Amino acid sequence: MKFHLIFPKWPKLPVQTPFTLPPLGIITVAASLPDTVAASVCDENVQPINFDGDYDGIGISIMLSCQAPRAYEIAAEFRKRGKPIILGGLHVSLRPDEAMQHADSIVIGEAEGILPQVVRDFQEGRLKKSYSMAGFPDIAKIPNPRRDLYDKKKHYVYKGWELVDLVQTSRGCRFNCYPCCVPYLGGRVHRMRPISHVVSDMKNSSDLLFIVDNSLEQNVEWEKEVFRSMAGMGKRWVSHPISPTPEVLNLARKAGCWYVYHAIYTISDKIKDRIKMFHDYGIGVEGTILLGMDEHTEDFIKRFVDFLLTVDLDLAEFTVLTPFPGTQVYEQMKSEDRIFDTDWNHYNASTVVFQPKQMTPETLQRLYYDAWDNFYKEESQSVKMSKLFLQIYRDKRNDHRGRHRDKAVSPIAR
Ligand code: B12
Ligand code: SF4
Repeated sequence: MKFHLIFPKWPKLPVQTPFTLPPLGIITVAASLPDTVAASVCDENVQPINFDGDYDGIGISIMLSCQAPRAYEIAAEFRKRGKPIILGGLHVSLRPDEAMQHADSIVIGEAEGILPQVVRDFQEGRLKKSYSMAGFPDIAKIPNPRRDLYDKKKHYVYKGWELVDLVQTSRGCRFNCYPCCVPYLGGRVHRMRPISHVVSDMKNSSDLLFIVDNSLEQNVEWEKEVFRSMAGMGKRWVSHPISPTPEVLNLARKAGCWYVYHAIYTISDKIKDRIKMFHDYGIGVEGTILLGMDEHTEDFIKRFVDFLLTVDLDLAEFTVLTPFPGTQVYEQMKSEDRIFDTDWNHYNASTVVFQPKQMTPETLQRLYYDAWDNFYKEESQSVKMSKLFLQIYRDKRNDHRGRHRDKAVSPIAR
């Protein structure tokens, strides 16, 4: 059986340096398919879809809500050609009834565990309309993703630099942040892969990684164990926040931490100190800044951006508050009747789709673009990104020199 997995194109933030990272969902699904299935993948963000390919079935992954409209168009094209469609991914879990209208079958939640049954039913011609498993698959049985299915050097390169591979060392998140759908999806328990699996997965990927875990910080002992196991692997990596303690930062640095995403909500000296602390350990910081919270006034947003210019961030990513389904924001905005745009195409975190509390939607939209412009006025985004990449090469050169120096003085190494 030939099963083709597609990751639909989505509208990129118009203000962001354009580059595309490789997918993780479809290659993880591909790895979980039984041996009787020959899997292939297509990331439409970097290559065209072959609608007339020789496939028995098509799987489409909808990670972002703003991917959904394109996913449904793709499904319709294949269905015209008589190909059965299976939809999966986060948005499908958030909006199963909607997704079902565009597919022969949908898979709700994590796919491992349930896939063998889906494939069996498919082969026997009795595919159900919907599949979901009770609870979560055994985290120790999550296979290493099939990175052999994409061409990294061809598709995932920025200015000659090969981009990160995505890896996941754990799933779930015990926190419950206001703008996030992860808690709704039921992942309130942090589930950690066995360290040996994490190491094998990382060895199976490039030297540049994005650890996509929701939050490594949620279990400090685990976090330290992961970092210790990575020391000496020669990886450089990016992740969501890590614990800002000297012990963890020291281990993270030795494990090759390159930079971290760090949400910044307010103007405070604590933020300045936090960023300095990361920098002291040689770790960069990309601030993620959400604009349009109820407490935000026009004046505050302007002062906030001015403040961000003083705290020595390596990069900043501004997004507008978006009532994604499954979030507390959605529940609040819906109950207050403040959502005026329900077109998923606009749920890309750069378009205002709700009525802000203290300004008009147009004002928030303008402030959002001004924030990007002002932050990158002195030094463009691509220059800042290039600086981050150069840091890696500088570190590598220093490591290399250090090794040679050690060899020269160490009789054991000679
Ligand atoms: C990595 C990531 C990114 C990467 C994606 C790179 C890439 N090429 O994939 C980048 C950095 C580009 C990104 C960007 C954004 N992201 Co993002 N991202 C994530 C993150 C952290 C991990 C996703 C992932 O790879 N998971 C690991 C894989 C294995 O899991 P999975 O895809 O869910 O797949 C499993 C199942 O869903 C299922 N499955 C998946 N596909 C299929 C297909 C079939 C056929 C089947 C059967 C099953 C199946 O099986 C898989 C294995 O169990 C998630 C948070 C999260 N916890 O998922 C947020 C997340 C998806 N992002 C989110 C958002 C909002 C964004 C942005 C829109 C805004 C922002 N800045 O954060 C931007 C995009 C802006 C733009 N317009 O360009 C939201 C999505 C909300 C929504 N409803 O749209 C999430 C959930 C974060 C959150 N906490 O709310 N993101
Ligand atoms: S935003 Fe991150 S830390 Fe907060 S609940 Fe979502 S995944 Fe967890």
